Amino acid sequence: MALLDSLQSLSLSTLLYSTTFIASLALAYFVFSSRASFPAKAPKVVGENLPILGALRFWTARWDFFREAGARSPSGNFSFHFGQHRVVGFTGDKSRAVFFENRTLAFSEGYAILFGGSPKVKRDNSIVGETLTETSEFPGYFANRLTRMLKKENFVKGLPYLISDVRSNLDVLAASPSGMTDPFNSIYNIVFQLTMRTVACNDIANDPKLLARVLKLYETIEQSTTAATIMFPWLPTPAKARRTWGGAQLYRIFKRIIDERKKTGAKCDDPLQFLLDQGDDVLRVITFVLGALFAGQLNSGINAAWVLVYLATSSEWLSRVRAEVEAVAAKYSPNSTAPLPERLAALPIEAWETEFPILDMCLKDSIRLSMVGTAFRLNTSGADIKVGDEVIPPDALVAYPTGDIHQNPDIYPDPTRWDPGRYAPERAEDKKRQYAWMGWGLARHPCLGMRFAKLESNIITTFFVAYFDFELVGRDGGLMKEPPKVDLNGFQASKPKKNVFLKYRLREKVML
Ligand code: HEM
Ligand SMILES: *[C@@H]1O[C@H](CO)[C@@H](O)[C@H](O)[C@H]1NC(C)=O
Ligand SMILES: *[C@@H]1O[C@H](CO)[C@@H](O)[C@H](O)[C@H]1NC(C)=O
Ligand SMILES: *[C@@H]1O[C@H](CO)[C@@H](O)[C@H](O)[C@H]1NC(C)=O
Ligand SMILES: CC(=O)N[C@H]1CO[C@H](CO)[C@@H](O)[C@@H]1O
Repeated sequence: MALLDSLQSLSLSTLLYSTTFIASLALAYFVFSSRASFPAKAPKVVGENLPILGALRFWTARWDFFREAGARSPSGNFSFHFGQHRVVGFTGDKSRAVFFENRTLAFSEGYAILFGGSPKVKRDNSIVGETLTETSEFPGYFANRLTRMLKKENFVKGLPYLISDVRSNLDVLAASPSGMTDPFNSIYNIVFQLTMRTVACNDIANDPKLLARVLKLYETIEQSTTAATIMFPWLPTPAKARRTWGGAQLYRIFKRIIDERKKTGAKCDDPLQFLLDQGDDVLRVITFVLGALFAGQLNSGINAAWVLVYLATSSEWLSRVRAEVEAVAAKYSPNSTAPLPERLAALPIEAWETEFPILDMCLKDSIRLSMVGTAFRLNTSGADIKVGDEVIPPDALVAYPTGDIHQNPDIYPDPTRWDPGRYAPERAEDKKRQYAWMGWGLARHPCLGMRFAKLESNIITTFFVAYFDFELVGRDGGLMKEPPKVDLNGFQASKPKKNVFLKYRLREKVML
């Protein structure tokens, strides 16, 4: 799972077999041979903790590793190294509460170490390095600006633009009466445009070519985190070079837009302008924008696609969603001879935010399934953190696997199945235990983008359902009755391993 920061797997074997890597490791072993060991009171160190490298399954099979190590430990907690880092793994209800509630476990610092994260911007225009994101006041600044951007009045103002972005993208699909589209491409791209408009800038959101280029750079950076870059952050690797290059390109693109605005005095009514008008310096503005794109895109883009994939394979939930959409249209836009998309375009923000409980349930179970991997924190207490009899050593990372709750069959029977009915009041599976669902964060770190993420997801799903009838097919066009399964050993929300497609027909009722 990745938030302000994201990461993607790169085959460990590629890395390990590279001779330069092994040579650097050997050198590193002599230079830095003192990786800190665990104090006696720390949770028991796992058996598979190798010298220098640590527990490799943290990278290659994370959920299997956590599940097995957690089950083997009497407390449910255990310790291991990953490269130079000390990590304490948590499982179980008590540990989860500590993880989300304890003030001494820091959020941003945890992610900054274990994920490559959004690119780091340096004063001298280069990227990467110990910079703004590592200073202790940046998270507060970031949260302040993001919260102000995502205020209701901005949603009211932005809604017509979000709707018009969604419709113009769907109109491209609707240009032919039927077709096939990979939602992890087409729907994901729509989310990127909406995210760009809501937390960054219109110049890019309005320019399809530039938008596509920025998305490519975003993906270059997202995919540049490797086992080696995390284990040994000081190692110069090709992945690190790609990341630096991608970050520098993004920096240049935003810098040019800012300089242009400053030069011509042109003002644009967008988030970038809001930051500039606050008097924030260029370094902060760009660091904010890149951080917000990284926080906002991945989960929203991947889940908006998954929801349609799940609906394509469930006639029951698709018809419930259709009924909900038609009921809301009837309530707020009663002219039933007007095409459904026109009527949806007239919905006020309140309707989008409160009138789609069925859609909320659909998104909720999609998030439960897609949010794999671990959440992270870092001890910043400067002293041992006591959890029962055991201690988390200072400077150790703490990792909590989402599967510990989201894949727990005692909480969610048949846990790999998408079933929005889990959240119906009479079942309320997510209320069975404290903190049994962590899809929007918990306790001290609620997701700051939740309202926006729900809004964009609702708009996309609703219009897609209004425009098209659709089913799920493979690349060859063959019908798929079941959705693909999520890779539970993944680190973050991802596309399915094999491409799937929505085969759609424009609904006659709404023929444009
Ligand atoms: C479906 C979409 C999304 C999901 C499932 C999601 C989920 C989460 C979760 C689980 C956390 C807490 C992580 C933890 O405790 O370790 C979180 C935090 C956060 N999210 Fe989201 N998120 C989504 C969309 C967004 C969007 C669109 C934005 C911004 C535009 C955003 C901004 C943030 C920020 C800034 C935090 C950190 C809060 C803090 O520092 O305490 N998220 N999100
Ligand atoms: C209802 O919508 C139809 C089609 O857009 C339009 O021709 C008609 O004038 C509308 N009726 C009212 C009462 O607005
Ligand atoms: C967090 O852990 C510290 C150290 O063990 C403890 O003193 C403190 O009471 C805990 N705080 C909370 C809110 O749980
Ligand atoms: C491990 O988990 C148990 C709950 O079963 C808790 O009481 C204990 O204090 C935890 N220890 C650590 C270090 O997390
Ligand atoms: C990031 C951070 O503040 N970590 C602390 C954890 O504990 C060590 C040892 O006491 C401190 O030096 C670190 O500052």
